[in-house]
Amino acid sequence: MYGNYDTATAGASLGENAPEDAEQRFDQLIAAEQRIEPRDWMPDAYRKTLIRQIAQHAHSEIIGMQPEGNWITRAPSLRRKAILIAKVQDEAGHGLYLYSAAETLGVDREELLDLLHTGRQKYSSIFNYPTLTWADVGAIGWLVDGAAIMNQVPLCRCSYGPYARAMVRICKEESFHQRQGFEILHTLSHGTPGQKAMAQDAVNRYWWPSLMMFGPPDEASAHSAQSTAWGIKRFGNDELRQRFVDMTVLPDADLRWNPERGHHDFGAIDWDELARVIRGDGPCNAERMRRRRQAHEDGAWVREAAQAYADRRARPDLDRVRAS
Ligand code: FAQ
Repeated sequence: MYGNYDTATAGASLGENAPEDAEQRFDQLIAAEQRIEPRDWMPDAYRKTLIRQIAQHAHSEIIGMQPEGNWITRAPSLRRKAILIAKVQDEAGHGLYLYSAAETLGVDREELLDLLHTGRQKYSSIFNYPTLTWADVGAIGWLVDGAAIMNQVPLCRCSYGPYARAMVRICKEESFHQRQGFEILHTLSHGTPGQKAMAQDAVNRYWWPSLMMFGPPDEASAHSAQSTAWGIKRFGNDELRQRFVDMTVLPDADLRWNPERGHHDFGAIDWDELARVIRGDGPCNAERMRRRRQAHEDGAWVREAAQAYADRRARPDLDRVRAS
């Protein structure tokens, strides 16, 4: 639907404003660091970029439920199981806020899910890696949620109001997630030699893919310049990645403090691997997509029941007819 979105109609929502006035007002709002709201006129490309990014983000949240959901039945204690269920449920909630934010741009959720299921929209590369041990749940919480927080806190100041507001709540919840991941790894790393080795192995496997979450290097980032000019992105991919490295400082053989840059230098990232995973050739892409499509089909009866209920609520007269 967004491809055909009628920008003339969107402009008309400003009432008597001619399109040039509307564009000027948009530019002024961006320059003044104020928020763009759904009824405001906005350039078609701004709308499309937001739909793309918010939808990819929403898809990542719901696909991200799979690698961790994989461990719900095998969590090592009832307490760990309860915490993990709550976390996975939070991710579904994040998906919901984000799909709702995307809908304010004139696209509906059904259409976005269809774009995901047919491979025309992406989700984060990180969720195409397997969760082989319980320690992976800790590594996801600490590293993946940690990287997500680094990337997403600036999005709370994004120029588009509904996205920025959704991100405030998401970031608060992500902080709990990161803490539970840290706590799992902390416990394992104070356990038996086998538990320590398991924690180290999980961190080793998730470290590089976590750095890839920030996206390609700036010079290869197609959208960064325009998204930054529009106040959607506040920092480049490399700057956020560097901040994450500086904060986490994991044993990478090439990691060195560089006093001139005031940052840690770190080892080379395998950009071919990121490109492969984004293209669909990661270790778990096919499985993630298969399970997502299956879950969607399995949920058809819920959507139908919800629709029937909503239709009935909209026609209270039908109940009266039947009762009489
Ligand atoms: N994976 O020009 P750029 C989470 C694509 S949520 C896949 O730099 P942009 C919470 C990019 O889409 C994790 N694709 O793009 C959680 C573009 O392709 P396109 C998700 C990637 O948008 C934890 C192309 O490459 N977070 O973890 C990736 O300016 C645990 C060129 O790239 C968000 O979505 C990648 N890693 O910057 C949940 C945050 N990187 O669209 C469950 C919001 C790049 O032209 C469990 N998004 N691409 O076909 C963003 O901040 C940005 O969209 C970036 C990419 C930084 C991800």
